Amino acid sequence: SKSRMQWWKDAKFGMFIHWGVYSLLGKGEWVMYANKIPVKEYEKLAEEFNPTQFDAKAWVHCAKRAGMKYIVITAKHHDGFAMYHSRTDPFNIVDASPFGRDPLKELSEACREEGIRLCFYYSHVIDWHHPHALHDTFNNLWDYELEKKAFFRYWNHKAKGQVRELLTEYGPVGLLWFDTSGGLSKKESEAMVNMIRGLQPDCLINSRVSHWPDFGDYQSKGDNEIPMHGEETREWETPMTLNQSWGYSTKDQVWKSTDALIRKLVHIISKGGNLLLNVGPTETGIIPEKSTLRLEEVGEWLARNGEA
Ligand code: FUL
Repeated sequence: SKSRMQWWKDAKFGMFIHWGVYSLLGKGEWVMYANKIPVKEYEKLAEEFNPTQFDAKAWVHCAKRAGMKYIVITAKHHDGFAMYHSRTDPFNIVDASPFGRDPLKELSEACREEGIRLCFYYSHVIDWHHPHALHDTFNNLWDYELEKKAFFRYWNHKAKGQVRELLTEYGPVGLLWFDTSGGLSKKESEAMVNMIRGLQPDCLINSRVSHWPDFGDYQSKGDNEIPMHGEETREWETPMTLNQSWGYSTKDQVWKSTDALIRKLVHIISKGGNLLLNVGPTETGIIPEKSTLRLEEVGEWLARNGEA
């Protein structure tokens, strides 16, 4: 409904955060799939994931200084690793890594203190760690056989279980950002939406919860895509990278200039959309300086020229 959407309409500008075990390798969040890393090997990487420099307040301050009003962080990306203490699946940052802290808990507290809405990205269909996850294209077929998959065993237990955890253990969630739903039936999509509505009626849902049309509260445009004037009939949001990667990349140095970022922000807002601008923190828990610098400069410009 309109009123549920109001904070998000007013927010206009949010921070996307892609952060996980993959950050260790510095080759983006698709590295497990690209390099066909076996689950057993990926689990060993998780045992090395120890982002001791992580400071939730610093990240929230960085978003705030940039003029961002909400944060969407990868609670679980396609690699299946939960960045919070999941009781549903032990492959998570508290049980499978030495870190011993729950970054989403810490972020939820820092966000509450600073008046920023915390939101979660959740890869509900692609999961390369779970033997029964099934997508129409991107499956882990180097560890598992397609014929032996029973999707409902993944879906009912891990996907629904973890979404339930995210909506019951971290306070009010601004929105759930789903992704790559290829192969999900309309019924399953509806069941997910209904479960969310039942748990947190005010939590917004992006359209990528389903590949069927008109799902969710607003349209997630394609990655880095800005619609033509009048092309988009629903409320919309552009997810955008600062360089050309989502997860931390050591090679990618193709950065958008501050000037280009300000123009894109103004362009998007003038067309009535939201900008969800991404950072890819390192394995130590730091947002790279090339990113924080740009965000600071965007924030300075907004403070001088923005509405509030
Ligand atoms: C895509 C994903 O496959 C990418 O890894 C990234 O999360 C981007 C925002 O959405 O569909």
